[in-house]
Amino acid sequence: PVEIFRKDYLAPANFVTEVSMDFDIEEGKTVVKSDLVVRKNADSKNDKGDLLLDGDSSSVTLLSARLDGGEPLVEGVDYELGDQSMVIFEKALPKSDTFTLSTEVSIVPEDNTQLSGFYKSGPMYCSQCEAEGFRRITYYPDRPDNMATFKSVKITADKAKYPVLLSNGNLVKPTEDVGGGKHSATWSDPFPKPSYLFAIVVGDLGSISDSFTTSSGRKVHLEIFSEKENVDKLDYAMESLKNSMKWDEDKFGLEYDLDIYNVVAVNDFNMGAMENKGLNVFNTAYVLADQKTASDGDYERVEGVIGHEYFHNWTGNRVTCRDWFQLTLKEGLTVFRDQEFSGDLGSKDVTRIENVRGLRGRQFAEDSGPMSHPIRPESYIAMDNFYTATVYSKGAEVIRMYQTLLTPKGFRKGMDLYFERHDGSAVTCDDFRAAMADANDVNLDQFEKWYLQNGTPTLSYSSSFDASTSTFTITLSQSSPTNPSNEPFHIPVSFGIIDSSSGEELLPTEVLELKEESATFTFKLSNVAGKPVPSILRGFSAPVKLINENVDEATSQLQTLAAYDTDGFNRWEAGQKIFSTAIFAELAEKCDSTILDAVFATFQQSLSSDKLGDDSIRAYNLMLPTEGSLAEDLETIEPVKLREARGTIKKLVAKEFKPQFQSLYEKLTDEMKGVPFAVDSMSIGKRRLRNVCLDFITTTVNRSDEDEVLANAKVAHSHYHAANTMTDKLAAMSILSSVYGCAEAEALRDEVLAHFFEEAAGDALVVNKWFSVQASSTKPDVLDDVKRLMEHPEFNIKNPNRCRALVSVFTANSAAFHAEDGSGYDFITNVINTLDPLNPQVASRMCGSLIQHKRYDAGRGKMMVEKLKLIKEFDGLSPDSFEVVSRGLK
Ligand code: HT7
Ligand code: ZN
Repeated sequence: PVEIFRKDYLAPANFVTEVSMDFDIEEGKTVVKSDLVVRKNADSKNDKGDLLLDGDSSSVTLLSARLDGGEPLVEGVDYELGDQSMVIFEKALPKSDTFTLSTEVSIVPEDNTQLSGFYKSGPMYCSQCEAEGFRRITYYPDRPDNMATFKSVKITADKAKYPVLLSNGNLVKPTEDVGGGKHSATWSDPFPKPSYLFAIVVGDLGSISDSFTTSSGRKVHLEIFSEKENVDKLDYAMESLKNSMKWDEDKFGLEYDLDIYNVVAVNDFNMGAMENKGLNVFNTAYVLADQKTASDGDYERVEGVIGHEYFHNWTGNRVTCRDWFQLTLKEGLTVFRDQEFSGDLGSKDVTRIENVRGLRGRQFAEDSGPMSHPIRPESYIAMDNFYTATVYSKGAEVIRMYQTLLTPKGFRKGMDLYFERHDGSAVTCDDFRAAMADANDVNLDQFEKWYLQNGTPTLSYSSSFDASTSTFTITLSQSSPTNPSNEPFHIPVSFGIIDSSSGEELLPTEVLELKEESATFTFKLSNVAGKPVPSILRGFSAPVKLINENVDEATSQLQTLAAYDTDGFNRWEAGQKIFSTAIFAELAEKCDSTILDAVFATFQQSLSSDKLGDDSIRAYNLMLPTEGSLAEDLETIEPVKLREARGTIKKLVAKEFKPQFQSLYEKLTDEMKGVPFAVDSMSIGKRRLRNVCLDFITTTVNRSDEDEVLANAKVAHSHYHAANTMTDKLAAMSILSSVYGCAEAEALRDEVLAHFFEEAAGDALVVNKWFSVQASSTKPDVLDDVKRLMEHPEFNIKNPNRCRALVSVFTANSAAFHAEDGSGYDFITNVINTLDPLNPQVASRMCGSLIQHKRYDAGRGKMMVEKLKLIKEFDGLSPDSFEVVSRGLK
């Protein structure tokens, strides 16, 4: 496999500027004809003028190639074909500056299990071209800096089987019969685009349609397609789409540009969705939703992903990436935009807490392991491996830092200048940074470090207060423990001060800019009643790990912040830190009454007062940190012990507050009675809070007490059967899925699992939940269940959603996956062996479960390394898996 480096970027010697394509689809064979208008690049620094086309020979068979309508080109004389390329020699090219290359190729979408290029998903054909799928459809300069107008895309297929024929842009020739039971339609996209934004969908689909009138008065036709049985689950996506269009106009002054916006839901899809120009393709999991089948989390994701793909129309499509190293230019920025959208439509604090939980759970881990890379990577083998939490989530944090440094108004000025300068072109992260700097007349040179350096920096602080002069002093220091050679970052630190006794805010939020290794800031305070407590990194203003060097005061400071901080995020954060301190103390067998008292006081406060935020915030305040985020703060992870320690603290809380949890549960149950189903912040908050109560109420304090196990199972069982939402059903079913050791309780568990499966009636997304819940069980024999489920008739390794629902969810079930006997590692190695030849993109992500070996104890680490070595020797291992495994072994 070949490694590609950012430093080697060269503009091509030739650009394709205009494209006409013709797809003739027959069962088992699709013929693709392309006419490419090519323009020689006068500015090219390439010493050779050959026309370089990408093409994956495992997918595309070349039938013919001609230049300017002449005789067929001859292999070996005019061109040569490689595994991944076609090179037309400079000497064979016409002398004129522009010419036309016509090719004819055949492909077999029915055999395409990689789900990259043109493939079949159930009753429909669809495409996925990002990052490098277009080369699996035809020969083409498949690189994002080649922007071309796709003037005409003609699709011909069987009329009865495939009534719907879609591509990007506008329908210029509506469907017409062409004989032989076939029909055809022609699409044209007026906006130049790179090949990765090309799309084609052909199928027997149902749809819903609506319209949106833009701020300048243009009416846009909106249509969302899915398999016919799912059409009644598309309304929420349509609402979300209209909300997204309005939000982008209001917030950024960005209007939609085509007359049509089509979205198609597809069952087999490697990622979440794809922003193809005017024709988004979505994984069904991020578009279908109704009361019966979708949880609140699903609704939230539909809204977020619909927004995300829509926002790409400007950040990604109108202005795209020069090369794939710049991926965060569009992804970080678009994630930031979708986060802001969700925050504006729902609750800012809740959205922020959820986003940071996600970042810490996934990105921090990635950044401390062998796949660690800057948000703008320096090299790759398989680009698909770099659609990572770092590029996306940390990339979004980097964009958020621009906004924090420049203020929302300054950020908007930067965005306006970015579009003014670069609309219609393929640019770099440096261009974005320059627009932000120039629009605000500031120097952002040092800010580039966020693009150049990897690893999560540590931000330490120590503070003191001189009562005689009423001066508060805070010293901030940064370091990069995982990357000691890193130079200082430019870090915006949102900062405020709270009085420990009055609870008043002594200093409202200010943004401190830390550019050096260390800096000291002083503040004159007035009206100080108790001790001034610093509230640092409000709203999580930078993707760093925060350390308080005033160790003795740390817990009491956290208690002040948990009770009084005006920043919702930091109030939550303070509670989380108190809880993790207790869990780590328990892990080290040093848990004492001081820290436990702080844990109890924090719970007491959240349970007794509804003043600290809405129900969702209260729910998050009552949740212990996840095993994943706790693991991030450990030198060596011992997953079984970590689960036990967290479990111990949870049991103590459950025991201490059982009556309060019970009465809050009942109060919420009463409040929710008879209220019609809604997906608004208030209803979501009530469900979230009630399910947190349920979780504590059903926490078994003594596992060997069968009566207790049974009593708790009965509570979950009734919750399940009384539930009228997927959220409540899932909450109860996941509690029950971990029940064991009492035959009667196990019978309740099995009854609910069977009921859920039956009620799903084959609905793919609901069945996925059924698989996931079982794969995340804390039962000691969960791996046996998972293996049994792999043999279930509904399991299909070729479907990425199903595969992730069972296999990836199991690998995230840390204590089980990292079982001491290595059984989890055996299991995943076998799955990778089967999956890699079928779908390398999904397989390589599974390899990721073995690469963090240095973070685990020696026994586990050794077994993981052995498995990586074994996988590396698999016959015909894909470049995708090879890259992850090789990095894991470095
Ligand atoms: N821009 C989209 C990326 C994507 C993708 C990448 C690799 C392989 C398959 C893929 N499907 C979609 C998704 C997004 O960020 O909007
Ligand atoms: Zn995206």
